[in-house]
Amino acid sequence: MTFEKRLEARAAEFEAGLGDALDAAASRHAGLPPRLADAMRHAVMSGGKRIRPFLVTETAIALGSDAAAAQPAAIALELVHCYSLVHDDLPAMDNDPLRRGKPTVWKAFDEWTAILAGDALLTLAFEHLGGAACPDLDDKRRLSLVTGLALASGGRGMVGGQCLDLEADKLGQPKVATQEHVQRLQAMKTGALFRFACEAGAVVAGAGTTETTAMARFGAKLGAAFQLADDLLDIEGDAETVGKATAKDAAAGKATLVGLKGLAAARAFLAEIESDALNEISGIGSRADVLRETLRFACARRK
Ligand code: GRG
Repeated sequence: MTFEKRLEARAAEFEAGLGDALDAAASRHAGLPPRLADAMRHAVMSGGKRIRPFLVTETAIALGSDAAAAQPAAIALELVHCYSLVHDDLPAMDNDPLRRGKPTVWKAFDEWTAILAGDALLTLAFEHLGGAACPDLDDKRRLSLVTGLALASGGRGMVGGQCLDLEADKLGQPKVATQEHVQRLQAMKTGALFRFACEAGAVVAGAGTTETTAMARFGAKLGAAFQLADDLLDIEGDAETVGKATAKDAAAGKATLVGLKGLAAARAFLAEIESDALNEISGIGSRADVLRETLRFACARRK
């Protein structure tokens, strides 16, 4: 099976799991307001590459586990990612009308509904991870996943990175961004969830410290590559293919590695990150080939 077909097939599995999680939430809480349920569904069931849950599952498989055991963490992580997109698109943040080629939640509904839908998706992620039926996931590993997802998503992870990004955008701080600052911001905003994805796969598989650390470092580097490819797409891509507005970073005065280094040097840096990421998992052998292909996909992506 080609990599693209594998990604598509897994995306269909995740979509079924995400649909079930939303259905279960609606039926468990008999009073889940229909408007909130509709907005959550709009946010989640709207396409998307599903690359983060893919990494959870494929890392778990590479280390000897299986897709069923990885499913609760994979679904929880995608719910967090979907919430982050809903909030990121709000007028107070990135003010985006288009996401995954469709109207964003605040455009399709309104701002207050989008804020609440994001909040409800974030909390549903932890409800799901804590409670999803999975005989292969013992309490110790479940607790480690809950803590890891909270750390990756919160103020020292994605939310903190978003704060640094918006500070630059809205307050003009720091006045002159360094490469170090931009890399730290991106490691938090985008890298933390990718790092968690691979670490979570290792936790699900019950891997030892060496392999878990190697996977986490690989995930962080893949996240850095994914973000840099995203910055390149913002300059080189067109909105129709990418599925969201492009050429936004420069217009917003955002500091990106492409802006700091220039296009050619940024492309060379992307190749360097790719090679560093491959080194992190050189000890894992051919079992990790799907992860290597995922890295290639992230670096070469067109949307
Ligand atoms: C609002 C707390 C909070 C955080 C937002 C993820 C994020 C942080 C912002 C998204 C803005 C952005 C363009 C980030 C760069 C890369 C990225 C995360 C792109 C979107 O992820 P994909 O490409 O999206 O995996 P799909 O639609 O495929 O799921």
